[in-house]
Amino acid sequence: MSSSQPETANTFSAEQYFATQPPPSSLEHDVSRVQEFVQRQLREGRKVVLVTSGGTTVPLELNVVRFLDNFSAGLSFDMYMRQGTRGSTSAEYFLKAGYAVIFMHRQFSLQPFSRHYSHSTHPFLDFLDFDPSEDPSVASHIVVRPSERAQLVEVLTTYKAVQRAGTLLTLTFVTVNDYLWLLRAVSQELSVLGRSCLYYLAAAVSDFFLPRQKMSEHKIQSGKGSLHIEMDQVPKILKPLVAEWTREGFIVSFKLETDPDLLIPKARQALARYGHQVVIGNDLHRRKFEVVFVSPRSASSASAKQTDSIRPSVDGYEETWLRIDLANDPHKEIEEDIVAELVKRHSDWIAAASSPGKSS
Ligand code: PAZ
Repeated sequence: MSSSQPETANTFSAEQYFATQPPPSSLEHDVSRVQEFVQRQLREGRKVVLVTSGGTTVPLELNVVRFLDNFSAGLSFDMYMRQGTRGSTSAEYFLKAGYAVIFMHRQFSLQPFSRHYSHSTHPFLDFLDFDPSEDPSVASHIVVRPSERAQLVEVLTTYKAVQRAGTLLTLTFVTVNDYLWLLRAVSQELSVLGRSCLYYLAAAVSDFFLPRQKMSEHKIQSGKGSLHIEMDQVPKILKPLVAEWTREGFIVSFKLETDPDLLIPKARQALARYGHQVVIGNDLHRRKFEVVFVSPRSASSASAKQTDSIRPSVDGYEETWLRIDLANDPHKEIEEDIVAELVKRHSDWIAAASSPGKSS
């Protein structure tokens, strides 16, 4: 079997995937923006976090008319997840904590700062008014309603400060193919940052895809009864990310489940398989107020990812639950606590790596 053929009929390794699926046309341009951004953060001595956010699509045709997605015709692997609340909110808290942020998100999903004015939950037209001192038929000035001013001033002040400081870079993806190529390229660029880079992988990535070679060129026609599509499994990208592309980064992945009994076993399984630092588990219906951090018991020691031999046994993990009480504090965002916990773990991990007697 040639190395660019799938391992089994429906399973690609990452290497085979990248050898057979084409890169997005914007990749080179995105990479040069990342290089420039990283150089600036290196010069200015900032830690960097890559935040991925929102869901990926899976196109079914080369001239795409149909694709699998959240809110489309009900055929969906990543329902509810295009919004990107977790990622966009967390990005703001990372910026507040002094990190530079690469925000890699699904096109049109929520973004830091503008998320406060989402067209569905808080449409901006609803908080603008004509200047009451003018005749509305010839009005030339627009004012912000008094009830909205304080929040807008706060959001705008931070947004402008972040723009001036150059600490936020935004990249977009749509398909799972865009996402995989971009993630690989960005993480390779970030590897120069060594331990001061954190990876916060909150995007909801499709598990299955249709390889380009199997796609119909034109719109799939109806009229032939039911539609059968055999999809291939998306390669497990965390494996090369941890072992090859990032060298020393602090890697946090997310695990979403609907069966609460699966959350911790699946998180442990991911840690055992890939050897990264933290899996944050969340239940679909409780994710806004409860998450669990699962990590190897030795995660605060800098050696956690350094050798292939570290594959802790099941009882070598620890779980930390974070919960917020939305009934008493409806404006609290759980991402504030998630980010505070990660910032602490990241800096302990960096400190442990540079302290005498470290094991790696
Ligand atoms: O975007 P959102 O805030 O609505 O949802 C966030 C999330 C549930 C997609 C994220 O926290 C997550 O778990 N991402 C990984 C999903 C997965 O298991 O593939």
